[in-house]
Amino acid sequence: MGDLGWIAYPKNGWEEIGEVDENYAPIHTYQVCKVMEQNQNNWLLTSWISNEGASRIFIELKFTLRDCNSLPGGLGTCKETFNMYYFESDDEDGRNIKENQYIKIDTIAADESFTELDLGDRVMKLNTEVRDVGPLTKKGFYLAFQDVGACIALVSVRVYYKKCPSVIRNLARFPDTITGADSSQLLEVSGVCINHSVTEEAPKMHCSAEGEWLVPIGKCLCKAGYEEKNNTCQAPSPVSTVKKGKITKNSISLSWQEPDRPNGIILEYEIKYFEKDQETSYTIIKSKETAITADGLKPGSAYVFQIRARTAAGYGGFSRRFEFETSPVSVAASSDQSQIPIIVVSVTVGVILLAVVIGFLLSGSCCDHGCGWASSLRAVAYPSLTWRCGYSKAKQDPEEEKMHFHNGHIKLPGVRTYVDPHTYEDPNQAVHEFAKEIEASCITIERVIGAGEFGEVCSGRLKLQGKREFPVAIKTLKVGYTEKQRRDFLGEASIMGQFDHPNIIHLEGVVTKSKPVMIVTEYMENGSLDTFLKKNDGQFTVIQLVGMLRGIASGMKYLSDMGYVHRDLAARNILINSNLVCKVSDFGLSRVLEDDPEAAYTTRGGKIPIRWTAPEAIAFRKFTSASDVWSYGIVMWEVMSYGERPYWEMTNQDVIKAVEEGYRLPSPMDCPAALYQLMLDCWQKDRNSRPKFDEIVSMLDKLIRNPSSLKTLVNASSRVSNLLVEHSPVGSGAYRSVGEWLEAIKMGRYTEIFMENGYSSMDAVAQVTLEDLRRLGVTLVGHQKKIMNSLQEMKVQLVNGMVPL
Ligand code: ACK
Repeated sequence: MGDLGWIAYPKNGWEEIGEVDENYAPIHTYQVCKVMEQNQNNWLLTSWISNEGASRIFIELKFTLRDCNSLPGGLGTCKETFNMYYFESDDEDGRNIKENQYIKIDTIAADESFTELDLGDRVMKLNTEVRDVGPLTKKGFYLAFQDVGACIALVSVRVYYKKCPSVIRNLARFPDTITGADSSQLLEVSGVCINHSVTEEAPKMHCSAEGEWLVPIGKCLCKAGYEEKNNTCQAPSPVSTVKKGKITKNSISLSWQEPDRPNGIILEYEIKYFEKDQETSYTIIKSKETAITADGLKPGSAYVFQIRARTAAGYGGFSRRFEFETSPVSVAASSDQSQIPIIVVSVTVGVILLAVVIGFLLSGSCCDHGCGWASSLRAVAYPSLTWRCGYSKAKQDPEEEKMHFHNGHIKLPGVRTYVDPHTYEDPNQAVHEFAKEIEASCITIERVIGAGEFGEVCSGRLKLQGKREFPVAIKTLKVGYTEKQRRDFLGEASIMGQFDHPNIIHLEGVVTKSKPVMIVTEYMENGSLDTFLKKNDGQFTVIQLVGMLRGIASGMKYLSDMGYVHRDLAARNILINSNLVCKVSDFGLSRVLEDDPEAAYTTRGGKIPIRWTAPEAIAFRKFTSASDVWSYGIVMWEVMSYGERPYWEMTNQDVIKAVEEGYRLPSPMDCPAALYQLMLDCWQKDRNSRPKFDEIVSMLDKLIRNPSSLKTLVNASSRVSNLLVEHSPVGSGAYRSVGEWLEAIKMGRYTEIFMENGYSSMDAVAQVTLEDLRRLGVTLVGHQKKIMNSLQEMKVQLVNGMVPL
């Protein structure tokens, strides 16, 4: 309502007029209506507007415009548009610049113009138009509105920029970020780990021109002693009470209580001990129990112990120091000094063996009742029904990890690899090795969301001690199962429980001690990817789709690094959550053989999802990470075609034959050429020539960082949706020589350089990369594009003999 300080000239052009809107509320407008007069040129200049650091600004105009048809007398001169301009300047000194120095933003027309009749009815017919301007290079700008003979009331001018608002994602804080200057630009923004967290993989996100955060990469983890809760890290308390148990000459047994505030599920304890005053030489034992025996100690010596707990978020702080002393050597033993080492060794071995045997026997009997501190508390709590939710490890871990340190020298355990649960004689042992046991009472089942091979899949909630209740998916094992079915069902948990990656479905735990037997995983709001994409056909930006693919590739890289071959990678086996994060799921032991409705029997008796499987895996069951890469290529195709069925209604036999003969799926519609090329690379016949998952992740990261690289789509004329593409070396007779090809694309000037550098045949040319081009001296980006695009087109030439160019 105040004086805006806008300037109108000529003075009798635009006028500042107080009005009322349709609700009779006072409004402030600028109006001009010189529709009967010739040659109007009325300017209205705003005051200086700071762009506050934004390089693209948006201007939303609300205005009414009179319909020229309702002005018979003015038809000849009346206009129904006006023009909007801007002028950049670092300060208010630019006020007196000339009209012709303003840069035109656009001509603004009304979607709805009004007549006198409308006015009488007080129907305002307010038009809203938005324009954007950028890149801006100075600190601010003026706007100007030029009327050339229309009847306009400018009711509101809103100037704004867009930003991706500050957010915490994956424990990293991303600042308020003003969007880039280009309307398709994605700004890569680095996150800063929140308090008490450290970088696991440099956290990054991309701020889109629309002000949305896209494609989170990397993450922070809470520091040792802190646990993730509601996007923050708060410290769990250290172990406070440690009690000594049996003490011998060479060993000290200890037990302790879970920390008062575990802030999560305790995965294990780390016990550090050293001989008093010998701190530089210490031993670390890791135990899943709340009791250990430290053996191999010196008789009659004082030892210092400290214990800390580990949750999914990392280690808590060490307890205070507890000091205990081994028993002194007996006089009888000390009388024969030479025997001491032998006695010590044999006693030690005896104690270890005994401990192992007792531990083993105890584990069998205590499994049924639960064991350890947690379960004894449960037993006490049960009668009053104050059931304590948590998990109990079913048995004493026979292989407590023990590491020795001297002067800071640490012997690190080996690189973690996947352990095939089949290698366990007792499959139950594998389950309890890798999956936490959850009390059924901690789970609330809410509804059935699907059917699995072994029983229903439900959604529900899980309430664990010290944690907020959170949504989960629950797979149940139907009643009347056979022992083999139970084994196979829980096999998936034994596999899933070994993985810890943001793109792998996370196992919360299993229920095996009551019925129904259940597998509890994180809940993925959008369900399986294929169904989700079909439901949302055409709804995502290319960057969002590439973000999904990047996530899947990252999960697969993790699996292949661990030595796990999935064998059934397909969009139906990917789950997607509400943030569009994709996670690899379905890790059944025999599910490829039995569970997947897509799997079909091959002539060799195996059951294989033919359309997703590499030829060598179909032909001679050679399943490797390279065959997973082939399947990944098919998943890329599914994603880019919004859940289309690979090879449509072709029969499995026809698919096998076509692929064997070198045909490949054609590009999905509107697919960026770079992505289709990556698919073709994944479908190389020679499995060693396929990219590795880490290369795929890097490639997708590059595309995400440089979205303009996704703008080149596969040429519409070179894709025919019901034909397969011949995946043969470039050329295939289309051009007789490199010279002929280069001439045809008007790049003949490079023929000599190509020939001199060994690119003398079309097959050799097929291998040329952008790097090679630069090396050959093709430095002009336009020429590089022309050559690379031509190669790309030749690679996707069609079976029906269509020859590109
Ligand atoms: O496409 P959907 O809704 O997603 O239907 C299937 C169904 O259960 C049978 O597998 C859904 N489903 C499986 N695991 C999960 C999970 N962790 N979160 C959400 N839905 C899931 C899947």
